Order: sequence, then C-alpha cells, then structure tokens
Amino acid sequence: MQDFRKLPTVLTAEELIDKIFRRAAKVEGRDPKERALNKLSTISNVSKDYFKRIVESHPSYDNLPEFYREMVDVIVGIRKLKKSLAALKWADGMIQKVVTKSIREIKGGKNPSTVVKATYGRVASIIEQIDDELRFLNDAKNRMREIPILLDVPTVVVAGYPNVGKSSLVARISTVKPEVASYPFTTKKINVGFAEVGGKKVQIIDTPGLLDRPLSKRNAIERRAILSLKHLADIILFILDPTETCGYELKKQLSLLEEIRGYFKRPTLEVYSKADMHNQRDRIAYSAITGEGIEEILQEIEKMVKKVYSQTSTVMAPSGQTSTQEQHS
Ligand SMILES: Nc1nc2c(ncn2[C@@H]2O[C@H](COP(=O)(O)OP(=O)(O)OP(=O)(O)O)[C@@H](O)[C@H]2O)c(=O)[nH]1
Ligand SMILES: [Mg+2]
Repeated sequence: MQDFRKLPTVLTAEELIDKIFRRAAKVEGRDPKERALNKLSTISNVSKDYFKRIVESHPSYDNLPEFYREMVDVIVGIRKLKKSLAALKWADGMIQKVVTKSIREIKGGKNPSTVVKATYGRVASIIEQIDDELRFLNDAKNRMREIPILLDVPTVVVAGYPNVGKSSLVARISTVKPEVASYPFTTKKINVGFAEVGGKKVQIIDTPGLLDRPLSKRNAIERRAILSLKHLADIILFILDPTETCGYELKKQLSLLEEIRGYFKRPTLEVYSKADMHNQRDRIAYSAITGEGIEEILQEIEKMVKKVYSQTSTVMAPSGQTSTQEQHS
C-alpha cells in the first residue's frame, strides 16, 4: 500500500549541487586524468541515484485507487506533480549527456581539470533550472502526509455542515481525537479512527464541514469530505445541529442532507447533535458532553453494518487490489 508519509525529503537545487560536488571533491586518482574521470563518474552516479530515488518514491498516479488519486489531485495537483517528476528525469538525462561528453573530451586529450571545471558549471546550471520543481516536490511531500492509510473494514463517514459537532462525536466514539473548536472549518483534513461495534472493527472517518452548494463551488477543504463520501463510505452518519449554534439554519442542513442522500445513495443515519441544548427527539439526539444518545448511535451503526455487509460484493482496498467480502450494494 502507498504510504504517503514515507515520501523522502527533496533537496533544493543549491543543496543538491552541494551534495554532488562534495562527493566529487573527495574522489582521488593516481594521476590528474584518472582523478578527473573518477570525479565525473561520481557526479554522474550521485545525481542519477538521487533522481531515481525521488522519482521511484512516487507511485504511478494513473494506477492509484480513485480515492488516493483524487486526494492527491485536491492536495497538490497531479499534473503539476507529474510535470515536476518529468523535470527531474530531464535533468538526469541532461547531466548524463554532459558527463559523457566531458569524459570523451578528457580521453581525447583535453586538459582534465579544465574539463571538470566546465562540467561543474554545466551540471550546476542544469540543476538550477529545476529548482522550482524540486521545491514543489518537497512541498508536495509535506502536504501529502495528511493522506490517511485506510483499512478495508466497514467504514462510517461522518458528515454535515461546519461546526455542527462532527469531530466531537468522532472523538467520543473512536480512537482518533480530532481538534474541536467553536468555529466552522476547524477540521480541514480527513481524520481516521476506529471503533469496536458489536465486536467488529469499524473505521470512522471525520470530515470537514460541507455547505449546501454545487460541487463546482466547493473549496478544496470541502472536496476532501466529498471524496470520502464518494469512495469510502459504506454508511453515512449525517449530523444535524437543530440549535443552529453552528451558525447555519436547520433548513439548509436538511437540504444538504437530501442532496447527499440523493447523490451518494448510501445507507444514511441522521442524528441531532448538542442534545444537552434542545429537546428535539424525532431523530436520535446525542450529546458529546453528557454522552446521551451515544450508545444508541453505536447500536444503529452495528445494525447498519450487519445489513450492508450481508450482501456480498467487491470493495476497493487502499492497495488498489479489490477483495471480495461482504459489503454494500
Ligand atoms: N453543547 C454542546 N456543544 C457541542 C456538542 N458537540 C460539539 N459542541 C460544540 O460545537 C462546536 C463545534 O464542534 P466540532 O466538533 O468542532 O464541530 P465540527 O462539526 O467538527 O466542526 P468543523 O470541523 O468546523 O466542521 C464546538 O464549540 C463544540 O464544543 C454537544 O454535544 N453539546
Ligand atoms: Mg471538525
């Protein structure tokens, strides 16, 4: 499985030039000619190995399971990522050409130290040309750390308007403790935790808040929630805040709920949050503060998981393979 937290740090052009030339500087030889040839092959090898390591640390983005591919696209942009990796391959090829030419020149009788000096200059200039791409790849690596490792187990995606109490519930029922705060869009990425439901491991996913608006208007934070609903949810746990202290009217929240039911067509459990602040009980109402309703929610999830997983079909595993097991229709 692709673990995006294992992508290596990428040096800037300056750091990479320094690394290559420091290695070349240490190289010896019996005479000036041999020393120069050894330095050139060191430049060639160190840069080749470095570029290869970076390029190969990335998966083939075209073959990634959709959730991961779309997440990478939302977080960093796949086109830009591919362009940057291609730039590294270009630089590698150019350096190899320059070094090959220099070796030929020395063997042809040119002054070894003059050729080495000129090679240093050319190699440095090639690497400087990909400085933006190197920096982009390092930044991308840092940003892609947020992509979670997912398990192929029944998955509940918790969704709703911003600030309604999603993370507070996820903290209460699962192993993950996401940040909770009294303002919208506190959660900006997907948090994955686990809960034991009826003796079975269930994956619980906390998502950023969604507003009731067309997909084309959704921001990158909201898109992370949409991708979770689209690709990961066996069950949707939709949270409504009837107190409207979240800052959004219940009417709007209900309209989002209808949209999500219609669009994703997954078994959906609707619950009211903040039960300690209101008396509406026409849906399960829970309080993350008093614990009211929490047990009921877990029981409902257990029932839904059983129902959903009694039908056998194929699920997407994070590794990209598909596995047959009991799953939703
Ligand atoms: N009284 C009361 N307040 C709650 C309850 N659950 C959450 N809150 C408060 O509601 C606010 C939002 O809670 P969060 O859990 O961060 O809400 P969220 O839906 O994850 O918010 P975003 O990540 O911004 O979308 C915080 O101030 C919480 O303390 C509850 O059961 N009762
Ligand atoms: Mg949250």
